[in-house]
Amino acid sequence: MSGKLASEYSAWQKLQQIYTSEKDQLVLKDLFASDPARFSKFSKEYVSSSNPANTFLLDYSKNLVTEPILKTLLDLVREAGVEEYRDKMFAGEHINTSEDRAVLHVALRGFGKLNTKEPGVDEVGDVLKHIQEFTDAVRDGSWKGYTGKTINTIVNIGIGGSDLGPVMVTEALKNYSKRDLTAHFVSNIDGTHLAETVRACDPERTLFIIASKTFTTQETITNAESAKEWFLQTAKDKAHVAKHFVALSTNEKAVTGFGISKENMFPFWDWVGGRYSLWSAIGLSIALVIGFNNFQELLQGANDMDKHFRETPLENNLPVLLAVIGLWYNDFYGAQTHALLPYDQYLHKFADYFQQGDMESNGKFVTKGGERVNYQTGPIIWGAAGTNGQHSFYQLLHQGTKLVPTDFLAPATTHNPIRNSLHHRILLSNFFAQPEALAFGKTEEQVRQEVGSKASEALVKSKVFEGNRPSNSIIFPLLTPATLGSLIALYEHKIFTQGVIWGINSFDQMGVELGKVLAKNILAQLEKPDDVKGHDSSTTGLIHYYQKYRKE
Ligand code: G6Q
Repeated sequence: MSGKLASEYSAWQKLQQIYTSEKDQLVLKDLFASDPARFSKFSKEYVSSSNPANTFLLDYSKNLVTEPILKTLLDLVREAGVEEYRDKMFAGEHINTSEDRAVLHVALRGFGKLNTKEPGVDEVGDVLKHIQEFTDAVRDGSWKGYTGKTINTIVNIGIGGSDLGPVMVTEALKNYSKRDLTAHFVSNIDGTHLAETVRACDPERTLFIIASKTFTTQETITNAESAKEWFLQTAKDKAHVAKHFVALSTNEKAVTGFGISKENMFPFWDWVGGRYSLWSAIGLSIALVIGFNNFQELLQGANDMDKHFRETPLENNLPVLLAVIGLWYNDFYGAQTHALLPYDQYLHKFADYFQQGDMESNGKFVTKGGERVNYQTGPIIWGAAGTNGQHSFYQLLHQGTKLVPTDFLAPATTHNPIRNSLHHRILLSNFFAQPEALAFGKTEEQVRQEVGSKASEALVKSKVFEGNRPSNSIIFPLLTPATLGSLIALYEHKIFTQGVIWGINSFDQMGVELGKVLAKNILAQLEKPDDVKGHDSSTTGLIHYYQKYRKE
């Protein structure tokens, strides 16, 4: 990151020229026809350094790129100083400049090997040990509730970064879960979320995990207080809270003020960003669900991807390749969105997770130097598990007027090989077919052959698929904790790389902070119509309508 706007880099300007002069020739059908080696040139196998079973193939051949374009994109990476910036992150420099913080989620999975003096990094191992002891005790039944019964339900109360990671990972690794330990996640301030959750819980056997970095987030603290109230309706004595409430936080004072003792607090540090915190104590619910060894494998998988990101030349560096390909569409083709499409039911929260991971990190219009950018930054991230999406929004992907670059992900082997893996073969045939159809489409000629000479012109036109819609495909042997760790870190570093090129701070979230303040002001005015002051007529009118019709 050089303090320049990305558009000032010479590689950026060269890419603009290439786009203008070559875009009409960038036709996947022709690119494949003219180069039989295209797949081998534009695909790479990742093999994790510590575990050869943790491997995946990234096929990026179905993208609107050539070798010279990729080379220029990598020149842009060099010119923007991504490698230097990456090294600064791993060294613990305060690259989150607006908050004057280091960005060291990588230290949480670094197993003490990271060379940085940032306070707290040397405590990571102790917290992991505490997580291990606690999760073992809950899982083996030695941790007892206030009536001497074992815990059979955990409820994580947190929001945003203190919710989405644990939700996504516990769903993704459900196959590794302790089936007699039920996990719930309450995030929304809407009382319905908590009320519907505790309906299924037995206070004598439920453990609440209050997950909040700041321990001041209105939603989480309100939900936590209400959960405590619900618990005490049965347990009566406040002393019993110690057996049923633990906290994951950086704010010891607020945690003890809530009534959770220091021994039941799992700390982390200000250099762990909320959306990068599943690797920290925030991952306690993950460790409880899948067991500590599997949690460590998840961390190891991420650590191996960190090593790949740090040590692999740019040409073979997978997060960097994903980043520049995404940037090519975002900034030169004008693509507004990017879809994540896992063909794996276990990954059904993957897109939701990276919606925050990417959009909160790179949804910014001002550079770190305070200049307004004159190009697009982070894309809108969305998606759903295949094949469900095929029966809803894929229509637009295939025949809409918008370019939507996509990533397809799938495991070669399923954890649920029912009917001799028939389901999985059908699933995977869709995983192979969709990127192919997006890339190569269906010509008018093919349609005419299909529908015959009697078909109307309108029908023929409606069945044409232009193709040339780009995608990446990622295929891995099996969804394991290690593979999931590597895949998450792959996307984290993709986001990092793009943020550095765009010159923005990927690690603050001023837009989120704003929401936290605004609602508090209005809450104080909800009592009576006369209190509603200082708003536009629309907001005032809406609040007045609510005051007229509410029944409390
Ligand atoms: C993430 C964001 C945000 C945060 C939540 C919860 O990067 O900062 O999503 O995680 O607002 O914050 P607390 O953990 O402090 O409750």
